[in-house]
Order: sequence, then structure tokens, then C-alpha cells
Amino acid sequence: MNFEKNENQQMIAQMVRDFAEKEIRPYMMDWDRDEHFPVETMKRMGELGLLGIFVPEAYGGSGFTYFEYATALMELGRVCGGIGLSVAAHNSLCTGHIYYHGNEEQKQRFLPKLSSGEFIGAWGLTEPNTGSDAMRMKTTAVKEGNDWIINGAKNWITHGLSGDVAVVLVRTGELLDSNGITAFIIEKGMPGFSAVKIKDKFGVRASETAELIFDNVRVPQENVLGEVGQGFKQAMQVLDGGRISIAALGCGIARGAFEASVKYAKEREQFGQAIAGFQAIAFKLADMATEIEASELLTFQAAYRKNNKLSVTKEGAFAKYFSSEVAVKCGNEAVQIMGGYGYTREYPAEKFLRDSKLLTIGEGTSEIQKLVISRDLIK
Ligand code: COS
Repeated sequence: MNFEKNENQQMIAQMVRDFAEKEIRPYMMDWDRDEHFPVETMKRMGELGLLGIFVPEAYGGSGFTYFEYATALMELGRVCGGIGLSVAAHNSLCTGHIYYHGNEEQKQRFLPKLSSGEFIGAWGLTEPNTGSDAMRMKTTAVKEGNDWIINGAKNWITHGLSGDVAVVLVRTGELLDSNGITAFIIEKGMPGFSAVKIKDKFGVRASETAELIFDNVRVPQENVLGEVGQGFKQAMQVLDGGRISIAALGCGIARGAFEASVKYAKEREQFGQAIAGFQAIAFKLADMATEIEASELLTFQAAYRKNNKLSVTKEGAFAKYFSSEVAVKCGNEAVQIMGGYGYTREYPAEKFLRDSKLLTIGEGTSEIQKLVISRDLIK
């Protein structure tokens, strides 16, 4: 395996870094305070090719691999985990589901708009009462003529309110039948489809989260993604890839927390010297740096496998589990190193900690990653 960043990765890293410094960093604390999802910033990222990163150019995407995708998220995470999460959810989940499982007509219809940022994408698996146990979902679709009638609710949906299109997983068969769930494309404005913003989140507050409500929503057969009944397995595959993006975001948040810690530790003096000179602080930095490197290696290993169409179920879970826990640890250590200042919004540490925590929960908790890994080990 080549450990050097390829030319495209170097280019995308520089572009995202410049963009994040100019168009995200100056505003991100206001967005965080106000729980404001900056749709215009998303659109700008669409213009830069960041919203259809692995979508082929034939469908209006950038045609990059998971190497460039992971690299972009690492750079976004260094600055703002909330914006990084939105980019990850848009690319991996909604866009990814249509790209990997849609038919030609659906790809032509939706991918160019999702890639350009004209459309913002959402994806719904989780429900108010089914999180880790996704299979037990209660939202149903019943066939009526050439249409499907959907009733129920989905919870914790990124871009649930601002999204123009949402891919949702819905029961079309018996409870607990792994072939009884189907994926549907829901379009904004369909009668009976509404959303309510979820407020007062702990972190990733610039990323919009909502509950989706389906009250007799009529969806045409042409909006069914792939085969009826195959939605659960599609969703698991989509999440296998999505977990690599969350791992990459974790690497970025951890690195942002680490860089802020190094800067502070070199400037802050106590007992007559910079605190970086004390082993108590220097060893924290050494641990952070080591674990960030390990997270990046696991993430790029999973990306390599994804690029080469090898299974990523276990390797994506390795990367997501390890990297998200490292991000929380680095956010926590950054607050500790900055002491009282780290505990305030004046310094960046507390936001890294708050944003990182979502990564051990969303797209499968750390406990679910351990379940996925251990099942693979003993199967
Ligand atoms: N790729 C393809 N198929 C998969 C798969 C994968 N990664 N994982 C499971 N499947 C298939 C299984 O092979 C099985 O097929 P058969 O019934 O034909 O044998 C089917 O899906 C059901 O799998 P399983 O029996 O493992 O289902 P469980 O109900 O035990 O659930 C977990 C499996 C817990 C792993 C799954 O529900 C999960 O990932 N939960 C977390 C959900 C999540 O991440 N939510 C976050 C939402 S995004 S914010």
C-alpha cells in the first residue's frame, strides 16, 4: 500500500483547506450557537465538486475515489465537524444509495442535481423507537395500484428539513423479515410528507437534523430504489461505505483538536515555561498524534478496499469505531490541556469535543461496530 497522498488528494486537501479557512471558520461558531445549517455554504461546496465526490463525471460528479473523499472529510473535520457531517451524509447516504442501487433513469434524474448542490440529500433508516435495531422499523409502505402509500416516521435525519430528496427505508413485508424492507426516493413537496427540526443538540449543531413524518404519502413505483424487499441489505451496504466517511471525519476532528492543543501548549506558560515542556502535557500530545496516525491508516485501508470493490464491512467498522473514539479522546484532551480556557467557547477545544461525540453514535454506535466486527470474527 502506498502511504503517500496521490496528486488528486493533495489537490483536494489544499482546495478544501482554503475553502474551510475562508468560508467556514469565520462563521462556524455563530452557526454552532444558532444551530444554523448554512445551505448556501453547502451549495458552494457543490460548485467545488464536494457533493458528488465519488459520483462518475457522466452523472455530474467529480469521479474521485474514497481516497479523495476521505481526504476532503479530514480537512473539513479539522475545522468544523458539523459541516463535515453534512457533506458525509449527503455523499455517502442519499447520493451513495442512489448511485449504488438506483436504475439508470433514477441516476440520470437525481445524481447531477445532488452532485451540483442544486439538491441537498437526506437518508432515513432510524425511527423514534428503532435505532441500533434497525430491522424492527415500523414505517410501512402498502402497494395501491402503481403507487405505494407510506405511513410512519423517521428520526435523527440529517437534512430532513432542507433536503430536496430523501432516500428512506420502509417496511413492505413482515416484521423482522430481512427481505421485507424497501428503499424509496421521497421528493420535497409530496403531499403528506413533512419534517420537524430537532433542536438543542450537544454538537454538530451546524448540521441540520429533523424528524420526518409520513402521513399517507403516495410514492410512484418509479421511485422504488432497486428491488422491492432488498432495502435492508442495500442500507447495510450503504452504511458500510458511510462508516468510512465518519472515520475520516473523526480523523479530521482529532487532528483539529490536536493542532489547537499543540499551539496552546507552546504558548501557555506555567511554572516559568511553556506547558508543552512538561511531560504531563507532552505525553498527551504524543498519545494523540500516535492514535490519529493509526486512525488515518485504518481509514485509508478501508478506503483502499472500497476503491477495489473488496468487502469493507469489518474494515469500515474497525476504522469508524477506532477513529470516532480517538476523536472524542482528542477533543477531551484538548479541553484538559487548555484548562479553564478550553472549557469556554472562546477556544476551539470544547466544540471539537462536542462535535466528536456524534461520531461514536451516528451511522452505528461504537457498540454496533464491535458487534459487526465480532460477528465477522466468529462467523
Ligand atoms: N452488507 C450486506 N448485507 C448485510 C450486511 C452488510 N454489511 N449486514 C447484514 N446484511 C444482511 C445479512 O446477511 C442478512 O441477510 P439474510 O437474512 O438474507 O441472511 C440481513 O442483512 C440481516 O442481517 P442481520 O441478521 O445481521 O440483521 P440484524 O437485525 O442482526 O442487524 C445490525 C444487524 C445490528 C448490524 C444492523 O441492524 C445495524 O447495522 N444496526 C445499526 C444501524 C445503524 O447504523 N444506524 C444508524 C443509521 S444512520 S444515522
